[in-house]
Amino acid sequence: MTKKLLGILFTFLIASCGAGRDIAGDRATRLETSSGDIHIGVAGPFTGDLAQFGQSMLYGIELAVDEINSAGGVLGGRKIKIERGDDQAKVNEGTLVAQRFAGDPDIAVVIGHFNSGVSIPASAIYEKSGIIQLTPASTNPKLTQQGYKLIFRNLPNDDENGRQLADFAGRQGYKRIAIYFANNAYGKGLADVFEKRAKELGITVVDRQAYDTERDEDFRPVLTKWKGNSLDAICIAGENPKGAIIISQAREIGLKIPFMGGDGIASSELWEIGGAASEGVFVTSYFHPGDKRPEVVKFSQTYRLRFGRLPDVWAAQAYDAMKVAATAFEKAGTISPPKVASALRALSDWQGVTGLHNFDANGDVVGKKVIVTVVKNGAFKLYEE
Ligand code: ABU
Repeated sequence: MTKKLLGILFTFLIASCGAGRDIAGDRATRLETSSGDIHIGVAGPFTGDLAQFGQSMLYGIELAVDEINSAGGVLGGRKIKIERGDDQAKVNEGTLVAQRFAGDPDIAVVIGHFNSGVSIPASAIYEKSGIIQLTPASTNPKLTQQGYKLIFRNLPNDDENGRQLADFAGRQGYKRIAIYFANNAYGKGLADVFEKRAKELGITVVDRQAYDTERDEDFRPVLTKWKGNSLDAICIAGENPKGAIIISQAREIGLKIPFMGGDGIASSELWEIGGAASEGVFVTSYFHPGDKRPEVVKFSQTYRLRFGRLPDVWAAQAYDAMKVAATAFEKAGTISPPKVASALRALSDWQGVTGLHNFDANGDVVGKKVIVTVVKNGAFKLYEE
C-alpha cells in the first residue's frame, strides 16, 4: 500500500475514533516492525511573529539529526528524517499540523509545539493517534496533567518557573511589583503562579494587566499608569517580540525600574528590538552557551560554525529533545510509541546540553535547573545558577 493511501486510511480512522477503532494501537503495531527511515514531525512557529523561536528549534533539531545520522543512525543504521509543520503560533494552524501528522502512519514522534496554547489542544490529537509529543518549550502545567501516556516535555513547567521567578524577585529585595502578561495559556499560567508565590514571600503585586498578543501594539498607557506607582520591578509573562516592545516603550516614557521575565522572552529579539532598553533585563532560562561543561562547549562551537551565531535556549532545548528521543529508540529497541514512552520514563540522569533528563509518570522532566540570565552588552550573561 502506498504511503499516500495509508495516510488517507489513517485520517479516516482518526475521524472514526468514536466508532471504537484503536488508532493508537494500529500505529504501535505498524511501527513495532517497521524499517527504513524514522519519521519525526517538528512543529512550531516557523513563520509569523514568533518565527525566531521556531527557527531556533529547527536549527537545534537539524544539528542533532545530522550528528545522529552521520554517526550511523539508530537501531542498526536507520536514519532520522524530519517533517516540518508550521503552526504560526496559532491554535487553528497547530491543530491542522497535528491532524496532518496524525494522518501520516510513519510518524512516531513529534517534537513541538512551542506555544502552550497550541500544544495543549494538539496533544489530544497526538495521544489519540498514538504519537509521542515531546515539547521542548511549552511550559503550561496542564499539558501533562491530562492523564495522557504519550505527552512529554523536557523543561520545567510554569509551577516551577513562576515560583523560581518570584523567589528571584524576593532575593533581589523587590517589594512592589506589577505583572504584564500575555492573554494566552502561557502568560496567564505563569502570571498566576508568580503572583501566588510573590504574595507568599510578602511581595505586593500592585497590579496585573493582560495584553492581547495579536492586537495590542501600544503598551504606553499601562506603563505610564505604573510610572506613578513606586514599583520596584515589572514582571513580564509573555513572549517576544511583544516582551521586547513593552520594555522599549517603558524606557521611552522614562520608566527606569528593572524588568524581569520568564523563558518566553529568552530570545535575542530582546536586544535586536529593544537595543539599549533591554540592558539589565533578568530572564529565566535553562541553558547558557558559555557553560563550561564539555558537551555544551562542543555544542556551542559546532552550532556557531554551522549557523553563524551561538545557540539560544530553544535551539538547545530542541537539540536535547531530538537526542533524548533517539536514545529512547535505542533503549526501547523499536520506534513503537508506547515502548518509546516507557523508555523515556525509565531514563535515569540522561545528560543533555540543557542538563539532566529524568521524566516522571506524567511526562514532565524533573530536577532540571532553572537559571537566571541578565542582558549585558546585547547578550544573555549568566546571573544566577
Ligand atoms: N515557555 C515559553 C513560551 C512557550 C509557551 O509555553 O507557550
